[in-house]
Amino acid sequence: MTRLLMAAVIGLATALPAAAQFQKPEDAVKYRKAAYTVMAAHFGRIGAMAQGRVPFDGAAAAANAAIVAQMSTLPFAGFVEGTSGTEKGSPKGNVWTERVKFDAAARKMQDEVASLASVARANNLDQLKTAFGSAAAACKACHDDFRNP
Ligand code: ASC
Repeated sequence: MTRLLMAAVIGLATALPAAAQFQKPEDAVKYRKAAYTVMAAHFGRIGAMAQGRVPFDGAAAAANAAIVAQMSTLPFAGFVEGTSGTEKGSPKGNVWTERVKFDAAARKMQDEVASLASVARANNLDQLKTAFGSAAAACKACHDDFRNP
């Protein structure tokens, strides 16, 4: 597929109402978990640099942050009605009863990881650390309010 066609297909898919993208609720759950799994893997690689566990590599940080920013747009289509749970890590019912607040928390995270991607291109470890901290705080805020511990 050309890049343009691919962009059009992705644009169409993400514009569809959430439930219409999935045959079954379990498919939506699988999808959102997969998106978060990929996001967390790449976010974690930036965290390892920000926390000094691996040497700083500006190009790798920028590449990982770009993936995180792209992935951050995906999981929310998977939050279809009837897919809350009580087990660890699953979304609490207030995702749906407090949807405006949930959407705002999601947008905050997306804004922070977009900033992280932009900052990461500057190839500056101190700036990366600050932006990583803000993005992690946005992830955590949503987890604290909407995810089963
Ligand atoms: C991560 C990761 C998250 C966030 C969150 C921040 O590395 O996988 O979900 O940071 O733990 O508190």
